[in-house]
Amino acid sequence: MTTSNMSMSTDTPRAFPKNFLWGAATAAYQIEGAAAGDGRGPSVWDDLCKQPGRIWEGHTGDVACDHYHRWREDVALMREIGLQAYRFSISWPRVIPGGTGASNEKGLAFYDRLIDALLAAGIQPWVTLNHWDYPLALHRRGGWLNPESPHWFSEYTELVAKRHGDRVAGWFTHNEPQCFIGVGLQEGRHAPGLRLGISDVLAAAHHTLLAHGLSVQALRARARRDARIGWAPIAHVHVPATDSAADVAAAKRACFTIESDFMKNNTWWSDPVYLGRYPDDGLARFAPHLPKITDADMRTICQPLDFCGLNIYTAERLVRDSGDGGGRAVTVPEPPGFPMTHMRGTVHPESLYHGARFFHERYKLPVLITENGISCADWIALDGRVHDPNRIDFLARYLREFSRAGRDGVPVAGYFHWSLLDNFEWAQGFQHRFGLVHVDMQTQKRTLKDSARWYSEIIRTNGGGL
Ligand code: GCO
Repeated sequence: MTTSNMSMSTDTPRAFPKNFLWGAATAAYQIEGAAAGDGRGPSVWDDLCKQPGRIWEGHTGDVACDHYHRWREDVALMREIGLQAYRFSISWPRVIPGGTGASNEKGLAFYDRLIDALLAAGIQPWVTLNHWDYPLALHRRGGWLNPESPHWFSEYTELVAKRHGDRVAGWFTHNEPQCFIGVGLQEGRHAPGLRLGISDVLAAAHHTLLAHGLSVQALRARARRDARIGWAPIAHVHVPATDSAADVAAAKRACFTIESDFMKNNTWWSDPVYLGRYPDDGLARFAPHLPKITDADMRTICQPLDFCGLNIYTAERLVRDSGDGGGRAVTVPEPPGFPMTHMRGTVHPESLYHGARFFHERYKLPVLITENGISCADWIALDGRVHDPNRIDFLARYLREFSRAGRDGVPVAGYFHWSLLDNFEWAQGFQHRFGLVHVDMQTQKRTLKDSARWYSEIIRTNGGGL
């Protein structure tokens, strides 16, 4: 790499704290398949996949990686890699087909078996409750627009916390609310595919945050006392074009300033959760469209959490200080030919450094990278192996930056690689491969990629090999 932003500190060991947690992540709809199997109810993604033109090449999650039937083999692969933790999501409509009311014993039993197998393999189970496969039956009752929706989510949380809470080591309430609300209800590209006005979007967002708060309360009441609880939002990290104090300050300010693109906001989501209040600039900007917000709501939303979860893949913008004393962030265009992934994301390892620092300085919690990874054009080579040097180089650079944040005083708690398996990439179908493990979508054959063997050594040496 020749670009300045890809230069790395090469002077000090890059180990992580001794209790640092190494994992990998997946999501139910992206890997399980068995979409109608054993009593599972339909989700909004099952419904969207049936709508012509919505998903690339008409792909669906009907079979995906068939993890619902191959989970033993997949746990064995996790053990071979040496994962210490596995972040997976529970499919809400698999355990409560109608979203509320009667539960599905076969669905609950599946997750029991998976959790027990993980524990037997010495792998901590970490559960995401909402990774977008929202019950279609509840969507048809208004979904997140319905003022009852926080209570539906709390009921679901109660059920799984009672059933699995004695063994689950960590919980994430929502994955990326900016996506399932912003892209699903405002832009319409993701399920349920609506294009609502800002007033409805803000009301749905408020209910989502209330649902988070009620869910945390239910987890605190039912889960293991030592379970760690949080959530996994996107972190839209603006990174400084130079390490000058002015540019860094401008980038940090941009991270926590309400953007015109609702989906790209950090503070509208995380300030209520961690600080118990919506950001003033957002309240001013959205004033004409706000739902009713009470002090009691904000107390419910703001529950004590154990970590600041961050999904980070790239930088939102490369910025410099405006230089006029106003401290504004001015976008610095990336030069032609700047490194990009197969998914056309720019490669900005420093986003893990600045993201970890900026979010820790604002929310004062240990930082857990809940997703980071890269889509590569992987295939089985003539020698029968999957060579993915770009993924190895990408991970080495990003992990070095996260380690640097730790050395600069940020309590770095762990890292979940996205993803364990190549899987269904939402509206982009199966055109992207994010896995440490290659999956042949026709034969379901799993093949450890070179990056899996590399990651295994990184885990064994706790980052010493970086
Ligand atoms: C997301 C989701 C994942 C994606 C991954 C790659 O962040 O969009 O959590 O389900 O598959 O990030 O885009």
